[in-house]
Amino acid sequence: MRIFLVHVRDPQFYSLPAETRADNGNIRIMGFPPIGIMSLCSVLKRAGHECVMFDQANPETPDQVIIDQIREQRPQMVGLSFLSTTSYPYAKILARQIRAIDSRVKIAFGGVFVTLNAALVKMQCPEVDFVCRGDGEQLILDLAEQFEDPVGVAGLTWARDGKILNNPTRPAERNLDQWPFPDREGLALDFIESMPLDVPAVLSMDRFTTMQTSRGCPWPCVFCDIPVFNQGKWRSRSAEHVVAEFKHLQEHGYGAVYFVDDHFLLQPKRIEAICKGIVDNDVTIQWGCEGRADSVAQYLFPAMAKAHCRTVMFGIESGSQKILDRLKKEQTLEEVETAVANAKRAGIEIVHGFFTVGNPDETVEDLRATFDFAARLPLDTFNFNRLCVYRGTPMWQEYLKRELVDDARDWFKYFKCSEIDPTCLSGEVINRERTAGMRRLFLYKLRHYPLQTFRLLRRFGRYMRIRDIVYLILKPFLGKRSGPTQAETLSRAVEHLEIKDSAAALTLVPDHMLEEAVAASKTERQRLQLESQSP
Ligand code: B12
Ligand code: SF4
Repeated sequence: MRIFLVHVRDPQFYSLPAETRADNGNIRIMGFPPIGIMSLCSVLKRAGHECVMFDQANPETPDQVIIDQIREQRPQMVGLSFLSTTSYPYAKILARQIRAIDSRVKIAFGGVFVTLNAALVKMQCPEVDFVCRGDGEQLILDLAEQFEDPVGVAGLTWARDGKILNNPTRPAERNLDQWPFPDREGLALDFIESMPLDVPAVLSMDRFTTMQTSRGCPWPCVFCDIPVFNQGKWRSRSAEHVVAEFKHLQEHGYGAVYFVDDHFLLQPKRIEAICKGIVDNDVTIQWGCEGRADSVAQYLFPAMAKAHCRTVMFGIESGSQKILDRLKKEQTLEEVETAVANAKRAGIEIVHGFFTVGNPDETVEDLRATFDFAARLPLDTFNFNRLCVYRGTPMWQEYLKRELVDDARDWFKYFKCSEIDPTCLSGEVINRERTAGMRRLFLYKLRHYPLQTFRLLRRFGRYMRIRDIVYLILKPFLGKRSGPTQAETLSRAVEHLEIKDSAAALTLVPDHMLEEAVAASKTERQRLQLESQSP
């Protein structure tokens, strides 16, 4: 069977570096490769299917090329994969375009957002035949066999005689070693390693990719939908399988790998075996991972550093214990201090802290405590994002009960908590405090950790233009822009007070208006990129 897989991108989250070609002729993209479709592609090919992938980040395969290819090659099924709420409008418009030129092709949606909103997505997008919930590997194989009558395909939401059917949920697969490595060579793209943030901080120009060594996380943080997506389970690949993939990647010339695991630091024995395997096999790839600060595996930080782990990222969230408890983070400030200090002491080059601001019940004092805490920790990099609420999280449930969101009206949106929750500080206060806090933090870092700051800037300086580094540093001080552009509104689908409901309206407007908005978004992205590339 011939299947097309498309990774639907939100243009805010990748960019083309000025130098766009790698030595092998591939176009270079700064961002994360689409490991979801790459995983499905290798599974399908091994089973004898023909599979063609498209990544919307590729400037040579815009939507029109994908459409033309569908018209020409007539695949039996097209799978659209996207990560989150913010890409939904783009996926929806592409699905409509595909349906417009081919009435028979089966269209499938998959990924975290659709998993958590399957029936609603199916109802809102009649042109989509199948909404695929949860892990996709076995599901897509089963679907390829039974797509004419998918009644037996677990994890599928579809419609028969106008009635939405939710096939039984597929139990989370435990044996992840059975799947082949993702098909990374099936796209003519090379990726460049940047910080996984929406800032253009280039970490190395090595051939970069992502890897998934485990799935899920069993903690109860109220803002996170990973436990629901993974049925509350954590599952992992064996150390041998992970090391074999590292060797494979080294043979293919990769120099940097980031783990997209939700919590890599969960099982010490496995981490130890992975590190030993890397060293024993002379793998020299630099890698990075994310994990909880309360992990018992942190005695292995020295072994990880020896095995070329260069980056560890912690979800710290707040410098106020009250807020950590409110978010059900189940971690203490002391645990964070210990973990960051241990990682630095072990020689991990970049230790990153993810923080959230604009949390429920947060006061100005709590916010200040967060920036002071971040300053005191020997972190190399940090970011402070406004807390958002997504459907599928415990926080969304709480907001439903408090009547701050309405499932029927809001399910496909996400909100900055501060826009809808009266227990949060106002956006104005948060932005003011964030700017002041960042200023204090930078000055503190320069005074107390000058060497560390210099080393990091030197690393950026190796691969980034001075102008971009200056922008990166000054960004927090540049002040607030006048408001979201239409492109941002579409991309982020966030409700701002002054444009209440326009995000919702944008996803419901007729096709031609949606197309215009997408075109405007792309033009704006290109303009920003050209501006940043001009000397
Ligand atoms: C890496 C990552 C990123 C990277 C981008 C990665 C990329 N490829 O472009 C960056 C940093 C850019 C990013 C940005 C954002 N992210 Co993010 N991200 C992740 C993370 C950690 C891993 C994703 C991943 O690679 N998974 C591994 C692959 C193998 O899994 P997968 O893509 O889900 O695919 C599997 C299945 O879903 C299924 N499947 C997928 N597609 C299809 C299609 C078909 C047809 C079928 C059958 C099956 C199928 O099969 C695959 C194999 O089993 C996830 C957390 C997570 N565990 O998913 C969050 C996550 C997806 N991100 C999230 C969010 C909120 C965002 C942002 C909005 C953050 C922000 N506020 O700015 C942005 C928006 C990005 C966008 N819209 O493009 C949320 C989504 C919540 C939601 N309900 O919408 C998640 C779940 C994190 C969280 N805990 O909240 N992200
Ligand atoms: S520890 Fe991280 S991945 Fe796990 S539930 Fe909390 S935020 Fe989500």
